[in-house]
Amino acid sequence: MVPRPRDLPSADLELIGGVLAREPRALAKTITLIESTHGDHQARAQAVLEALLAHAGGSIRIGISGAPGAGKSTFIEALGLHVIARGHRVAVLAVDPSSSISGGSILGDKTRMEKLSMEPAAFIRPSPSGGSLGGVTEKTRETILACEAAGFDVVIVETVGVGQSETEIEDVADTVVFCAQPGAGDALQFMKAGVAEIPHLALVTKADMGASARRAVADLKGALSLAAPGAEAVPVLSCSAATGEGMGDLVEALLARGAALAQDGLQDGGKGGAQGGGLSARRVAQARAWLRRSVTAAYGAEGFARLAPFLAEMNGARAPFRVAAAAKARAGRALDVGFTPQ
Ligand SMILES: Nc1nc2c(ncn2[C@@H]2O[C@H](COP(=O)(O)OP(=O)(O)OP(=O)(O)O)[C@@H](O)[C@H]2O)c(=O)[nH]1
Ligand SMILES: [Mg+2]
Repeated sequence: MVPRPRDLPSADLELIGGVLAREPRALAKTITLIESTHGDHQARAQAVLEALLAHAGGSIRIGISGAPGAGKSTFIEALGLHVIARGHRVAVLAVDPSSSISGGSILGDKTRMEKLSMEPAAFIRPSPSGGSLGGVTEKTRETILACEAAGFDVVIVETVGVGQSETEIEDVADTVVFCAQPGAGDALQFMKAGVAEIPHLALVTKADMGASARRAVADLKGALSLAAPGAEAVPVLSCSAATGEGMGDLVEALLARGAALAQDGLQDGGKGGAQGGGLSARRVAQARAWLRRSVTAAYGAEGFARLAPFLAEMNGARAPFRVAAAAKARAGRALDVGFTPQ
C-alpha cells in the first residue's frame, strides 16, 4: 500500500524536496530507489513518485535507438550540448543492455559524453535494462518522471535496438529517432526486422564519412518506403557528431516536433503507431502500457485483467499517468487481498 505523502518518513520528504529543488544528488538517490527491487524501497519509490507526479510530464521525451556502435551516445552528447545552448535542461538515460548479464554497468566506460557530463544543466544516468528486449523497462518510465520533476525539460533515452525492440521505447518517448551508421547494413536490418514500429525520424550518423553516408540515406529511404504504408513520409536526415555537420537542422526538427506535440497540433493523418495522434493521445497510450507492464510484472496477466474498471478512467484524463498510478495503487490494494505477488 502506498502511504500518503504527509505520512512519509522525513528521509523521503527530504528526497522529494531535493528533487523539486533540482538537486542532482536527490534525483540520483530517487532513481536508485526506483530501480531497487527491494520491496520496502519499491513502496517508498511509489510514494515519492506520487508526490512528484504533479510536477512531471512536461518534457520533450526523445528516444534514440539503433544497432550497437551506430553512434547513438556520441550523437546524444552533441544533441545535448546544442539543446543546453538553447536554454534547456537535459537528462540522458542510457539503458545498458549488458547490465542484466554482467550484473554491473559498463556504461561508465562506454558512455563517453564527457563534455555533456560537465554541464550543470545536464544529468546523465546509466540505467539497467532488466533483461527486457529493447532495454527499456518500466523503471525507465518512472525515472523520466523523476527527471521532469527535477526540472529537466528535455529527456533523452538511449536504447539498443532495431525494428521490433523499439516497441518499448515507443512506450516512453514521444519522438523516436532511429540511428543507422554508414556501411553497416543497418537499413537492411531495419527492413528485415519488420514493420512493428516506424520511427518518427531516421538518422544516418557519421555524415563525415561522405559517399557511404549518402548511400545510407538512400538505403534508409528505400527501406522505409517498403516498410509500411505512410512510412515513406518519415524524414531521413544525416548528421555528424564529430564535425557538427547537419546538427543544427536536426536539433531544430526535434524541438519543433516537441513543441507541436505539446500543443497537440501534430495530427498526422491517423497513421497509428509511432506516427499517430497528439501528445495527450500518446500519453494515454503510454500510461496504459506502463500500467499493463507494471501490474503484469507484479500480479500476472490475471491481475491485469482485473484492472478493466480502472482503465476506462484514463481516456480523456488530463493527467493519464497520474490516473494510471492511482489505478495501480488501488488495484494493488485490491489484488494484494486475493493474490500473492510473484
Ligand atoms: N566518423 C565518425 N565517427 C563517429 C561519429 N559518432 C560516433 N562515432 C564513432 O562511432 C563509434 C561508436 O560510437 P558510440 O556513440 O559509442 O555508438 P553507440 O551507438 O552509442 O554504441 P553502443 O552504445 O555500444 O550501442 C565510436 O568509435 C565513435 O567515435 C561521427 O559523427 N563521425
Ligand atoms: Mg551508446
